[in-house]
Amino acid sequence: MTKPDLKFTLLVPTMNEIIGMKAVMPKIDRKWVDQILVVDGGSTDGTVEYAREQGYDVYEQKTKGLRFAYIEGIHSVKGDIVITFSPDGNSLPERIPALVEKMKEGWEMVIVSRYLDGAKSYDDDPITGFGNWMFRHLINIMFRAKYTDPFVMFRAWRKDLFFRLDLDLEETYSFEERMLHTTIGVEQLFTMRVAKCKLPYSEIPGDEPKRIGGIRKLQVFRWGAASLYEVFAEQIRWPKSRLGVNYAKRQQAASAR
Ligand SMILES: Nc1nc2c(ncn2[C@@H]2O[C@H](COP(=O)(O)OP(=O)(O)OP(=O)(O)O)[C@@H](O)[C@H]2O)c(=O)[nH]1
Ligand SMILES: [Mg+2]
Repeated sequence: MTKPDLKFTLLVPTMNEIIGMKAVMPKIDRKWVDQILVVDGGSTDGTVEYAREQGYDVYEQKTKGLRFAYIEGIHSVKGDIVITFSPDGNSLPERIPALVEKMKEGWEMVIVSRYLDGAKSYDDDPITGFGNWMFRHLINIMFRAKYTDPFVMFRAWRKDLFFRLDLDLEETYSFEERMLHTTIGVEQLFTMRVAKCKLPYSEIPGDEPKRIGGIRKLQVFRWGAASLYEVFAEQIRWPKSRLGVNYAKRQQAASAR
């Protein structure tokens, strides 16, 4: 099952993270991955200029919101595997090589868990700590899964999985976003749909240090409410028989053109 020839893209979403970027990005050895892609959501603090100076690939988002960093940025990904990495200090760069090695075993998704084998989040506050604990148990019960960290950004997944799970489609997010007047992330649906489809996933441990500089963009209550809705809605919407169906249709259409 090992896949030694996979190519890896580090996808780094940024929104005014110049302080974190300067502290964290130099710790990443260019040899660890095949591409570093910074996807920027409209920074005005020099993040984009810094990323260009370092020679990273840069994509500037057209639509606001974290999920569009993925939905738009994925078209600039050259690798077979995407590693999503927060440059605000929360993701430990030294875990990247272990994550790459683990993905080469052939998993669809590997999460760098803040709660596995003694790993710890130093960024959780009482509310996010409780939310992560509660959703871990709820998701595991509702999707018969064994996650320790369903929400963390720092993880690796096969690029095609994003499309096979329909995570690029507006209809996937539109109801809860309209109800809650927000734009949500992709992590929670990613985690739930992988478990629902019984795809092979794994986790490795990795601490989450405190955020360095910048401003937190997490909307605890709105995103928490969206996640709670999704845990139940996903029991009936998007049956697992839809895995890859849209993707295959689009592939066929593209090759017919
Ligand atoms: N491209 C893009 N990046 C974003 C957007 N919102 C947040 N980010 C970046 O995504 C990364 C993670 O976001 P955070 O604000 O740290 O969210 P969080 O990690 O859940 O919250 P903290 O606990 O405060 O770190 C950071 O590098 C942000 O700058 C967005 O709309 N577009
Ligand atoms: Mg963060």
